Order: sequence, then structure tokens, then C-alpha cells
Amino acid sequence: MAKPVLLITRRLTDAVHARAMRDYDAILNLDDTVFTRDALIARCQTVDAVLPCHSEHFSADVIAALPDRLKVIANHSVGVDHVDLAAAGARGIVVTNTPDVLSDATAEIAILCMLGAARRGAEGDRMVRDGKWNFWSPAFMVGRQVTGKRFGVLGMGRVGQVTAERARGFGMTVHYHNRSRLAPHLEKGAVFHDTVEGLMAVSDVLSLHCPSTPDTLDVINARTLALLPEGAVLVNTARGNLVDEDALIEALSHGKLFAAGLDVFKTEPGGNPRIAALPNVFMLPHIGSATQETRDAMGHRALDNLDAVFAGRTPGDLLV
Ligand code: 8YV
Repeated sequence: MAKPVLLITRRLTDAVHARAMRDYDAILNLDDTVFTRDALIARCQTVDAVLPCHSEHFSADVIAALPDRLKVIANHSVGVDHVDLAAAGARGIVVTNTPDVLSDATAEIAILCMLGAARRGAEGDRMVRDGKWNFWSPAFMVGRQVTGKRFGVLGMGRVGQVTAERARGFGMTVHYHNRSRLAPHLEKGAVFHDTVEGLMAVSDVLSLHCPSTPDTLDVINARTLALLPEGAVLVNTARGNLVDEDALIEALSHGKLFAAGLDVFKTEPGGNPRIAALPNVFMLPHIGSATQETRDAMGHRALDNLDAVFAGRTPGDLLV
């Protein structure tokens, strides 16, 4: 029997490519060219499945232009805000994601962002790198200690739970808001707040881990930022759309926020030059899941989902 034709939109790991080539008639993108909308549609015309990253946008109009033979969008990501799930569901296209396997890697980056922001990592690095470190004093580069402080988690899903566990290693008290309260064995003593506002008021560090949906668009805005304790630290490793960047710049410029650690931005790639101009921001280029182990695991998880669909089984990570 002919193997299903699979388009892999971006360069994945060698191990994932090898498995895809073995089990599928796989079309790779070894040059890692970023497809335009039209190129994405064109390349999907002759395939049975696509394995995209969050860089490929399957909006309703793109989904409408997909061929009937395309049965699955097996995402190489946990976030699926780049896919119009309702439009895919209406066309009977299966959509899957890759949860769990990136939680540890993303939690590492969240902790890096927290420490980089609280302890002025970007400023210090730049000073030494630029040859401008010509002075030392006990009053110099004084940051915020996180040990023993309150760690607020907005979105206590898999990544939020692992990040909270890492924060406990710093003796931090965990507080969270989630759509529903977790069972005690998952909560592990974390304090549940039934509103975003309640969480903001107790978060010395606030770390965002909720999905980007119409409901969470700009959930961090002038009103909610004002509720944080003075001199709080904001960490975002989830999605740029969660934060009103103008309000963030205001809060960082006037001391409401001590600092922010950001791995994601509203505009990607690129970020926000006005945020980049602020000294009290530690920034990374959306690399939460970028480790060899996790990239392998994400690719294999996406292929597991595809294998299930083509074997007539329900994929483990079925979204629609
Ligand atoms: C990746 C992510 O950078 O999984 C997600 O939602 O944002 C990241 O893990 C990316 O999507 C990899 O394809």
C-alpha cells in the first residue's frame, strides 16, 4: 500500500526526519524556508497530512483552501492558536498537538526569565560584554531576590505545574488561577484564586502559562497590572497575545514592575523594539521548547498522532 504523503513544514531533528521518511512519503524542508500563506496552501495540495509548527497559520481561509485529501494537521507545538480549530473541525480535518513533552524545557526557560529579570541578567551581561564594567560597589546592580517570595501562576496546566515545582525549589509560595481548581495531589499546597485579579494581588512574580484564546487576549493590561504588588516581576513564556505591550511598557517605565522576562511577543519573529529599549527586560527569541531532547520528543509525539490517525485509531492528542 502506498504510504501517506506528509508535508513537514520546518526543519525538525534528524531522528524525526528518519522516522518520517521510513513511515511516510515525507516532504521535508531542509532549507527551513518560511512558507508564505500562498506557498503553504500550494504545498498542501498534494498531501494527506501536514506536520506544521506555530509559524504556519492555518486560519479559516487557509483551511478552506486545503484539498479534501488532507486529513490531519499534526502540530509540532502545544499551543494551537495558529490553527482555526472550528474551521478544521467543520471540514473534518483532525488536529493534534504535542503536550507534556515540552513542559520541562519550557519551565526551565520560565525560571531563566524570572531570574534574568529579577537579578538584572540582561543589563549585567551587556555591561561586561560592552567593556563598560568599570566600577563596583555594594550598591551596584541590586536586584530583587526571589527566594521566599510569592510565585503566581496564571494557567496551571502542565507547563504551569512544572514551573511551580521549580519555583518551590527557591522556597517560593505558589499561588495560581486556572479555569478550574486542581485536585490536591496536583495542587501540592498551591493557593487557588478564583479570579485573575485575586492572583495578581499576591504575585511578587507572575508567570503566564495559559493558552492564547479570545478570552485571554491582553489579560495582562493596565487594569490588571495595577493590581500587582509594587515592584513585581512578570514572566511570559506562553504567548505574546496575553499581554497588552503598551501597558507593559508603561508599567516597566514607571516602576510598577521591577522587570519582565519575556520569551514571547505579539510580533514574532522580531519582538517589540520599544520593549527592547528598556533596560529592565530580559528577552529571549521564543525558545521555550528548544532543547535537543524536547525537539526530538515533540517530533515523535506528532508522528505518534499521525500514525494513530492513519491506523484508524484515535490519536492521543486529539483536539478536533
Ligand atoms: C515551539 C510553542 O516553539 O509548543 C508551543 O506552543 O510555542 C513552542 O514549543 C513551537 O511551537 C515549535 O513548533
